[in-house]
Amino acid sequence: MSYVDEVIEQVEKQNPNEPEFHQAVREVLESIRVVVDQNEEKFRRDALLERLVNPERQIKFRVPWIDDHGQVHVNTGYRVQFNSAIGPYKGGLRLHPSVNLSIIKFLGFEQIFKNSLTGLPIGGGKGGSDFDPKGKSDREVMAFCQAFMSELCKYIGANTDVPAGDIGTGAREIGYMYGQYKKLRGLFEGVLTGKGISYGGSLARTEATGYGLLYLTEEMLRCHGQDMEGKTVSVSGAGNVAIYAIEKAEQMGAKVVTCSDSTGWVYDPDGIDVAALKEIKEVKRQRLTEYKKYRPKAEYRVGKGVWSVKTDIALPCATQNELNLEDAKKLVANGVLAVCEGANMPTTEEATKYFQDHGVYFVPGKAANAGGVATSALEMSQDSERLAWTFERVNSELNAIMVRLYHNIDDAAKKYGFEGNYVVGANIAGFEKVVDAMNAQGIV
Ligand code: NDP
Ligand code: 2IT
Repeated sequence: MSYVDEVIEQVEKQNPNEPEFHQAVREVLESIRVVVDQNEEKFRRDALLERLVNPERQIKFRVPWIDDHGQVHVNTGYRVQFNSAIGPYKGGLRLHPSVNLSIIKFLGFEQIFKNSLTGLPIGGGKGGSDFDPKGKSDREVMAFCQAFMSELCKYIGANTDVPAGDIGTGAREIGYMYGQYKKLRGLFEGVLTGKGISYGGSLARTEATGYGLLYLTEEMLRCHGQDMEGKTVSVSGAGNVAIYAIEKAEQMGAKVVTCSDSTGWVYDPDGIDVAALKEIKEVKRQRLTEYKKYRPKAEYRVGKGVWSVKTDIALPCATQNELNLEDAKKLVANGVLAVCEGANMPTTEEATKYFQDHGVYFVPGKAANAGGVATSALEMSQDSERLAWTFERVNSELNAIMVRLYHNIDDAAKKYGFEGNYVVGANIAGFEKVVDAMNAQGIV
């Protein structure tokens, strides 16, 4: 049996009931098979793949907090410190009732390669909790965040592990966590990114993931003789990534006609009104049902449906496995040109293959959404030098990083004979840098 197959089998056996983690490992190891085969003897002797798929450390802890009625709740907190070969662990904190170890491990594993692709010195990690911020008062969210950080603060630091936002963790949550870290550790340092501008955050971090997704998409289209101008776009999600993807796509002259949340989706034939979306989601924290009040001609439908709309470009920006084979068939039948993942692993394995087999330009999340973490690394730089860069400077560095990243994955795919396969390109390019660093540092 090949080394790759052996390790995939081992991962499935040693980590039962972790389907998302298995899925992420399968995708990466299948993609790098060609590189591993060329170095099989050395990699096997060094147990390189075993070291890659086993987190350096995983922390699981109790998070007790008190609600507004005096009731105590206990949630579970996680931080998986996956790989520090190229820099301090870096990756977001997800707060969502679906969070479990499988999800945090899949996200942490993806983060290793994504962070490597940014070209910046950041290792891979991820964390979070099964706490649901929806419907909680500000005080309850603060109580949770303080309890969560009371434990997490023992394991993180500006030079060891730097968490950030993800689903359910935005500026409010990062603020409460930062305050608690500072109180307990007595350190005003860049231990979290996505901070407010008044206390060490970076301009353009809020916009970075969505904007970066569009910078990469535009560059890819340009290399195929196209651009965003005049294209129709479907976006899923209505959170941080979706909002700024919509904003940038519209600035580039495209028309975005959909967005969604976990209860339903909006079809706006005139193009999504981003100002209305921000008001609903960022300010009032309401459901998308409110959108019709701002745009009477738009339609709101309960359930799932974004991928049934005919558009040129699809940008899944909500959550993992939200775009399945059936959705992929509809998108292809409707002539979709490109699918670029704003979310982490939103496309199932079958759907990814279907896109690739039908000539759709498909860019995986670890490349397409890397602008968020790249800008987090720029925030770390600003915190270290105790300076704040202008919006224009951060934004233009982000643009340059995404353009470079696209060419890096495109070149890697070509080098190994997989031209146009950006999944293979991203995994190989991300892997090569990490392996180089792991080899140089010996067996640790
Ligand atoms: P937000 O919490 O801001 O928004 C998430 C959006 O996705 C919401 O509209 C939410 O709807 C929807 N959603 C979440 N879970 C589900 C679900 N199980 N079913 C249906 N809809 C769901 O998160 P972000 O925008 O930050 O994150 C979105 C994706 O992008 C995630 O995959 C994240 O890992 C990834 N990502 C985020 C980065 C960042 O910088 N924030 C960077 C790179 C990737 P509802 O509000 O109803 O739950
Ligand atoms: O998935 C991701 O890359 C993020 N949620 C952002 C991580 C970060 O450290 O900014």
